[in-house]
Amino acid sequence: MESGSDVPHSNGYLINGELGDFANCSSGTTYCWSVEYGKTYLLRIVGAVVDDEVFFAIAEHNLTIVGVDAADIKPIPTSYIMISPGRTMDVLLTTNRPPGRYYMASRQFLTEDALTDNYNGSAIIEYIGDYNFSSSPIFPHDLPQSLDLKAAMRFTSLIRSLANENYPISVPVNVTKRMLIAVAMNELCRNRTHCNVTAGSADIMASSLNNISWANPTVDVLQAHYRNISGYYRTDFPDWPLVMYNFTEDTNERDTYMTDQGTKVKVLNYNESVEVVFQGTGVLDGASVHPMYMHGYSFYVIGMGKGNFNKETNPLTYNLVDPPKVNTFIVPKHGWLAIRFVANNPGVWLWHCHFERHLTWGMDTVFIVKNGDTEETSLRPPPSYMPLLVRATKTIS
Ligand SMILES: [Cu+2]
Repeated sequence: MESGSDVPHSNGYLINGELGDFANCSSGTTYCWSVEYGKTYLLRIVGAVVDDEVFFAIAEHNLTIVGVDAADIKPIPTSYIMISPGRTMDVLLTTNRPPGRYYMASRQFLTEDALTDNYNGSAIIEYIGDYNFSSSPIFPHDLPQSLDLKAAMRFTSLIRSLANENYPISVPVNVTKRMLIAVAMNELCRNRTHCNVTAGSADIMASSLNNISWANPTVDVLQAHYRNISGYYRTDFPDWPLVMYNFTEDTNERDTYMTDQGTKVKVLNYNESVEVVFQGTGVLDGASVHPMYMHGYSFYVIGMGKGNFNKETNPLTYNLVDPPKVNTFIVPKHGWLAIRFVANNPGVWLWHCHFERHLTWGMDTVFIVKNGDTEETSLRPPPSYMPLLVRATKTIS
């Protein structure tokens, strides 16, 4: 992957560590969960698939989503969910169906049909009691197909903060820092002095934020920041795309598909109110959804839509009443996503697309949030015994 190749495709999807009954290499150890009739169970579901989002459903049973990324939401009754890597959901399940055995199943959701792998992960819920289970478990027929973008977006758009008296929200209203981040697939020159490649003759497959493909430094940004060591990162991550273009068009223009590589971070003052609009792109025909994930913060998702973001009209549609508070959210394919947060957690925070292949190819950067005025609002210094770790450099050739 360091040289820009793709990751191996999966041979199956696991539920609690087991492949289930439908994978070729299943060892016949399908996870089975015993339930009592007439109870309501709380399921904590974690999106632990590193390179895909997945749909999930339980046959014949409705699910009620009550929490996302550890924040309460307005309950969502649904027959399926779509969960991104890094996301968590709290889901209520009421066992009120005829006692029997039912499959819970997961299926890859993706927007690039070339990568479809058609494996269903599965586990079984089994009602406790003296029942005669003569037939195979029932499969959840409401589980959407892998390429069902509408089903994914329909579910995603239902997520809203609880936002009531007991669970108020605090979405920033007066924004002090705005950024527009184009999220793109790219090519990167293997040798920076010979960049005369044409589309498709890729030197290295890469991805970027604002045409900067993240390069891991030999000293971590966190350590360099803590110790005030210069030379390992730069602070000029751009607030806007370096090149403006029709983002949502599938394009093979060289200016847009070639990216720079660098360790460029964004520095924020303590307590700044930040709005970031992520703009999906069709560069190199690589349009896809991207689950953007931020470390150190939850953020409010105040808007999303199709097409190129319009800074005059789209903000008029922002939801400042009950926007979901999350740490992961998908940038729609050929669309945009607007988020807000208050930079009140000083430190060095990686944020990135949570698809492993995109992350590794460079779709990430770092926020450094400065200290506040008090000890309570400042980073503690590193312990005196902490060694300086220097990573060996690797040259791609
Ligand atoms: Cu991505």
